[in-house]
Amino acid sequence: VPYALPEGRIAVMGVLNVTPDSFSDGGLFFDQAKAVEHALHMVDEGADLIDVGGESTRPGAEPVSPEEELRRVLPVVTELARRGVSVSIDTSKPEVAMRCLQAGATVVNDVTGLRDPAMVEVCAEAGCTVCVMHMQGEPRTMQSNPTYDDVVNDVKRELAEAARSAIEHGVAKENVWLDPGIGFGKTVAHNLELINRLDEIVALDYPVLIGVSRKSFIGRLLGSEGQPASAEQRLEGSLAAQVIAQTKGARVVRTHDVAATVRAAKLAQAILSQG
Ligand code: HH2
Repeated sequence: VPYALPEGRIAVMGVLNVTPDSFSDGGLFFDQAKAVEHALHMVDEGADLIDVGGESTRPGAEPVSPEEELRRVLPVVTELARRGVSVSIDTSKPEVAMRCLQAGATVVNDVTGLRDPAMVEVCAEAGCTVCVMHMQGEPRTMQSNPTYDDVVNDVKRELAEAARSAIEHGVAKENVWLDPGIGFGKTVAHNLELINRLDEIVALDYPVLIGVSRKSFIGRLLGSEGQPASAEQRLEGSLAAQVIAQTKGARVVRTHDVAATVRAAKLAQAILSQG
């Protein structure tokens, strides 16, 4: 089944990473219990859905096997779904997506934008919501030299093509979301232009998701003396970027800081609804 977007306001997606914490020695089960607890806390803060990820997509990150990824995320997805939490699964692996959908996830969030044809099949079969994100290159190397003719036109064209192909292969049009993929094969200037011209991607007439939370372009812009601002110093910048995206028509925002995001979005919505 698909995820139904709330009407009249932006939906808030809380980020939940289930990757073993190298600083704790409690083992995977301990990390998973903490992950469930953190997800429930985000729901209390107003998250509409929880994006569960078992593989880091950070620039330079090494890939993990489908078995390992499932071992990390499946127990967490199962427990959250059992408790009635809406779950998005952040994966580019069809077998991981399939098992998580069977366990009750309603959104597949694929940062490769459905590059694997088997992923399209899984999503079509399940009738889930699918978030098609734009990425130039692959995580290991994507930040080395991203180039576009016109970043917004190029991203827009590639997203439209991926959506069209998914629909041709059986995904329902109303189940498709698009995401410009802030930070995925983009320079600081590319990211800024994509946010400022997000309305052009919204004009494709799919719900648009935006992920700006704590991203490195914010660290770069707010840093000083060549040092990027730390993750803790990126909250206000994340909220500013999110509100611009909301103004341009974004329907979903992916965030690490749910309470602050909900408050900023509420205020922005009140202004946008007036007059
Ligand atoms: N960004 C990250 C991961 N998944 N999915 C979508 N749809 N859009 C995004 O912008 C997006 C995403 C990367 O975020 P990062 O800060 O590298 O890691 P995380 O948020 O997983 O902690």
